[in-house]
Amino acid sequence: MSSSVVISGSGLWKPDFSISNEELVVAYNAYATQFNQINKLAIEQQELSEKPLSSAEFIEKASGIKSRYVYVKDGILDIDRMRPMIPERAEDELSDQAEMAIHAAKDALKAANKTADDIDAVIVACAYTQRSYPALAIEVQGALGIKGFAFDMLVACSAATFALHRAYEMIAAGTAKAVLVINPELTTPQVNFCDRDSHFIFGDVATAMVVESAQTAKSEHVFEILSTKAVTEYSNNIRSNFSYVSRANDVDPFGEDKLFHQVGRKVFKEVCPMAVEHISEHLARHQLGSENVSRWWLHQANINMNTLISRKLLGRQPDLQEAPIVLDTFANTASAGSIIAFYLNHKDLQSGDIGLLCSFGAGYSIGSLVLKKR
Ligand code: CO8
Repeated sequence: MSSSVVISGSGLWKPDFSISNEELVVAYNAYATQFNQINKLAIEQQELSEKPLSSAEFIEKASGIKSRYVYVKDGILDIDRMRPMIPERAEDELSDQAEMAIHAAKDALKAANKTADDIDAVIVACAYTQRSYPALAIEVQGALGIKGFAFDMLVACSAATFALHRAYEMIAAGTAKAVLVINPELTTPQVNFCDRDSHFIFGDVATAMVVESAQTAKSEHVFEILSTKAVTEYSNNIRSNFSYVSRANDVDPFGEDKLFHQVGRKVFKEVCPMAVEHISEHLARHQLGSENVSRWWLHQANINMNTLISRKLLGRQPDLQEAPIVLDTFANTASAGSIIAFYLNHKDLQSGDIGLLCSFGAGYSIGSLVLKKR
């Protein structure tokens, strides 16, 4: 396999709307108070649990999140609704996620100095796709006028890195000449805004990257992919049971278990050591130690997780330039987090500098790429 496969451009699109912790907590607490009043008797008789109140200070301290971008704000803060109000689009209109994807894709194409004619494969990789078929990637391919082939793939938090791995392999194998990897993370429809433990975690965003051969790359900031590494280990600690089978199961297709839920503490405890081991092994493959890495573009799920992982790897507290955090304004954007960190923090690196891009989360799944600035 040739090693001269590069990332030649990245793109980001963020929605026009955002919600601060304070706004979110005011709405949740009003909802919880109303719920507790309406269900007072059932709560007293222990048929229902009282809804505990949330706090903006807890959220920032426990997660590092201050606000999140949302595709549609209407409905999320309405205590009689508690979910975004996204009008259904007709079959001949561009779908929501395709629209998000196209914004990010155009930004990445521009950064890579490419047009649609230069691309011959499109991967849409994210935590959820809004329908099963036709693939969103094929819709995006059609809308951008790209020839070749396209497909969707779902790997929760690691969808973006795992898709970059596939793009790397396609270029190295010669089955594509330039791949557009896009991550339209529309998470808010799957968030349980009535659940105190998880109502604050996620935001919406779209990211994209162009992967091609070094020989065809003609952009200002080119990063060679030195290698990729992936691992998965089955865990039920982060789960969504949302399913096309619910109709046949005769269950509520929108029940609580059909939305994102997790055992956050366990995830924290189990994923951090996995990520440290994974990254150390990946760097060792290149006879590199943590001291050789100029930039850490880590998954963005929780600031305390990132701090712990970075400290274990570096033996000291990293500064924000070395291991950038985007959680404060973006929150957890599923697989897009490490790509946003890259997008906002790569132009200052010098030729020869090494960077490590890594996702970790649901599955469990961990995906990393060792990158070298050309
Ligand atoms: N306000 C006030 N108090 C709260 C709140 C709140 N909102 N939430 C919890 N508390 C309370 C708890 O009830 C608990 O009280 P007590 O001690 O009395 O029991 C106390 O605060 C401490 O609670 P926790 O132990 O749960 O708090 P933590 O410090 O562990 O923080 C976190 C909770 C932030 C959830 C933390 O555990 C965490 O981030 N863990 C890692 C989670 C993670 O990485 N998850 C992966 C996410 S999945 C992903 O990245 C992609 C999935 C696919 C996309 C899905 C899109 C929808």
